[in-house]
Amino acid sequence: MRVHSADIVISAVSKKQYPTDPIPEIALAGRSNVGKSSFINNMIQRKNLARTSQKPGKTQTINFYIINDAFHFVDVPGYGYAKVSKKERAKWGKMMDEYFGEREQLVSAVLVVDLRHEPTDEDCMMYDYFKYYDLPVTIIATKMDKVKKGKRPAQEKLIREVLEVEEEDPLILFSAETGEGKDEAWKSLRSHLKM
Ligand SMILES: Nc1nc2c(ncn2[C@@H]2O[C@H](COP(=O)(O)OP(=O)(O)OP(=O)(O)O)[C@@H](O)[C@H]2O)c(=O)[nH]1
Ligand SMILES: [Mg+2]
Repeated sequence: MRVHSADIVISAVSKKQYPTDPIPEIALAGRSNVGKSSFINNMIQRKNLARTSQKPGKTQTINFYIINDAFHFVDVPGYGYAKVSKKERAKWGKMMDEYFGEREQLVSAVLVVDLRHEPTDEDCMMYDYFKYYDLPVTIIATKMDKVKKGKRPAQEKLIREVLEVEEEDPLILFSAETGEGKDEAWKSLRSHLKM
């Protein structure tokens, strides 16, 4: 996929701010600090368009990026960050429902997990939530550069089993450091974007 243009459209805090263009959208979800923003940056070959950080909980808004004037990547706030109050958690839930429950342009989701770790209960809930909305999901097991080659198949199997990944949903090993998995990821996303 040749990306010739990529820009932030808006960091939205409420649905009134969502872009109204009738173009397809792919949303990224995953644990806080797992590498969602890094995934976007690597896919579109921009160093820091989607802001990344060592500190978890950086992305607190729903960020819409327009790619090639053709589709949106939507970076949603991560979950599972321990230092979050009940009130903030409730706010997060409301934001998710407003977006995933009602967004007509949404064609597919990307669930980003860490290849090094067993998926958490929240990862499983997120996957089930997408399936409840009948969304095709591409699972990205990122940070593969941190897992030795010989250990990757077992980790991949573990993730598949714990999430109970459905047959039609691909699980792709990925690294934002090396770019491995990028072509495969684009192939999956393009099939949903019908591009
Ligand atoms: N080694 C390695 N580090 C990565 C990879 N992807 C992300 N990271 C690092 O992980 C940290 C978090 O990455 P982000 O992309 O900001 O994570 P995020 O999921 O967007 O985090 P929030 O916005 O806080 O939810 C950063 O220090 C990244 O450099 C990867 O594939 N390999
Ligand atoms: Mg982020």
